[in-house]
Amino acid sequence: MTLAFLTEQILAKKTFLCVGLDPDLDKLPKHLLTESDPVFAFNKAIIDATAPYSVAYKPNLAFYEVLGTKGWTSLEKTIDYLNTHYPNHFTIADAKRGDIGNTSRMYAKTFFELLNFDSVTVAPYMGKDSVEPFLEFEGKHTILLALTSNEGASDFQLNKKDRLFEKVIETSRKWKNAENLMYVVGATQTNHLKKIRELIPESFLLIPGVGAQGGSLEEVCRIGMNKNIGLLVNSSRGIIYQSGGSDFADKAMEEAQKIQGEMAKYLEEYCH
Ligand code: NUP
Repeated sequence: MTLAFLTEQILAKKTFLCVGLDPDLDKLPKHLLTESDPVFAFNKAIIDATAPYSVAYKPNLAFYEVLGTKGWTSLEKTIDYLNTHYPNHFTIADAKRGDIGNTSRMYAKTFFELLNFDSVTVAPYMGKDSVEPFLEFEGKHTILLALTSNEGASDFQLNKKDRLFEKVIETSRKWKNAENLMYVVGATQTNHLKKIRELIPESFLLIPGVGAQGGSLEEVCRIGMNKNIGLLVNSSRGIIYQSGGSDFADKAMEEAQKIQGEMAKYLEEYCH
């Protein structure tokens, strides 16, 4: 998917919500556990309920890999379902991969060719040759970890002496196909968002950390929005686990709709 198309979708639907598909068997509604594939049944219901209010879906690989081959099957069914029924939604494999070039190429083929995701999250710390195999795929997007939402982000990324997140951004934006590069910035890191926007005014940012992690959507929008919106804001637990009962999809829909309403307001207020 092109960024122009993604922006069109955002403007048409007045939302830049990304719904995180992080299914945890311990939290799934009990009645789904008798299904042959509870994870897919859950994802399908969440997707159908939230699609009008979102523009992107982000399964995090950890929640599938932990289930072994069954989890992989659920992931394949989920991305196939999205690509078949919701081709206008942007898809993100939250996998945080990256290795020597020869190995990164295999990761890139897995997510872009085999599974046909639009994008994948990549850890940049092995440098240019570990990221370039992802950037070679035309029409696909690489989302580099810049400044993550967790507390431990301060251990390396925010180190006072040589701010690693700034170095990651400054260096990577010069790489080939940088127009297909996005960055992960935590919603809990709005203190640094102004600086990030100075470094990469045009880039799309994937912002996790609203909802369960407590980041402020308003602050993210006020500081982070650019003239092309430039934001995908993810919420996983805050949407998918609104209810553990048979009304889980309805409750997820209500929450997604509520967030969409706020996003519509912030688009009016901050995007010009
Ligand atoms: O910095 C990051 N923070 C973060 O939470 C980078 C991420 N990829 N994530 C992921 O976003 C996290 O692993 C999870 O899949 C999702 C946030 O989930 P939630 O806190 O909205 O439930």
